[in-house]
Amino acid sequence: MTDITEILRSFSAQFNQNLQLCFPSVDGAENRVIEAMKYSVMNGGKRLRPYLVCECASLFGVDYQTAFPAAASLEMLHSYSLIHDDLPAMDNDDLRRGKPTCHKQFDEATAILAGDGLLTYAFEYLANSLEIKPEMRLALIQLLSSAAGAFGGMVAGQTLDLYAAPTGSKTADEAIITRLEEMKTGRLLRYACEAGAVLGQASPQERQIIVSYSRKIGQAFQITDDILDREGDQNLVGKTLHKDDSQNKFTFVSYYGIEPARQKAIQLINEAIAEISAFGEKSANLQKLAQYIIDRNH
Ligand code: GRG
Repeated sequence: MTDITEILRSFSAQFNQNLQLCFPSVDGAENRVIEAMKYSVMNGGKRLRPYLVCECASLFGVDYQTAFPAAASLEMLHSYSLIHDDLPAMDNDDLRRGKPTCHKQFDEATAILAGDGLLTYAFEYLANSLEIKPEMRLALIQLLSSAAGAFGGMVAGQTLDLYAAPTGSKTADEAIITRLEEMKTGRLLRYACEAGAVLGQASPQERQIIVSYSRKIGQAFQITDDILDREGDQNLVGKTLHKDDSQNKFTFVSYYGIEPARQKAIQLINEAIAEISAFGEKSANLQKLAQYIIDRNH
């Protein structure tokens, strides 16, 4: 049985090689923005989202080459969100994936443009991917734009992250934290899994299992992120820690406390593993990945 960290390492090696080729240099001063895009997208992420796309697609026998455009475009969009999240006007961070953030390595204007470039290129790349049938491409573009956008997607989640405050009512606060997480982190992870279901032409029942799995791992992922912010090793996590407390962020951990949050994450992952097991042996890696989400140290 291969360890999931080894599986992810080998997936990332192949994925990074292919992703690099999506960013040819161009003549002229505008190459600066392409260098900044490449710097951010190629600087060593875990590649969880592309892996989820490919692994969910493989449940239905869809090969890596066919799933790659959906995986690559999602990672481009994810990288845009990290560049913009790190900007002084947002989270104001100097460190990402253990390296200087895009605006530190280049400058703020270039980082804004690199984020814009990655967001736009994600859709251009996906729209031009002839390996995927046109009706599937359209379905993926619809799902991805909705997952990333301001109407219940990541942009809405980031807005809550910046502006939501505790209300004093336990029920209302719990609802705000859950919505915030579902939109900010959950929607892209859900898209990763759903994209696999779209490519695999999953039945409504199969898709429903995949969506439920994705929502549970998404919530557990965010709780783990909050726990790592509190008690992780900065050298491993690769970004500035203890920011949630210093910025009074509204998180599962600040709300429930660290141990109850950890227990909640474990419960979610156990449920996700039980659900995805409906796909039998083919889901072995997705089961391992779910466990990795709460066991990871970065
Ligand atoms: C700027 C519109 C906009 C959105 C930003 C992604 C995001 C929303 C904020 C990043 C801050 C954060 C901690 C988000 C929640 C968890 C998350 C998305 C972490 C980063 O994802 P990983 O751990 O990163 O998969 P790597 O570097 O491995 O790709």
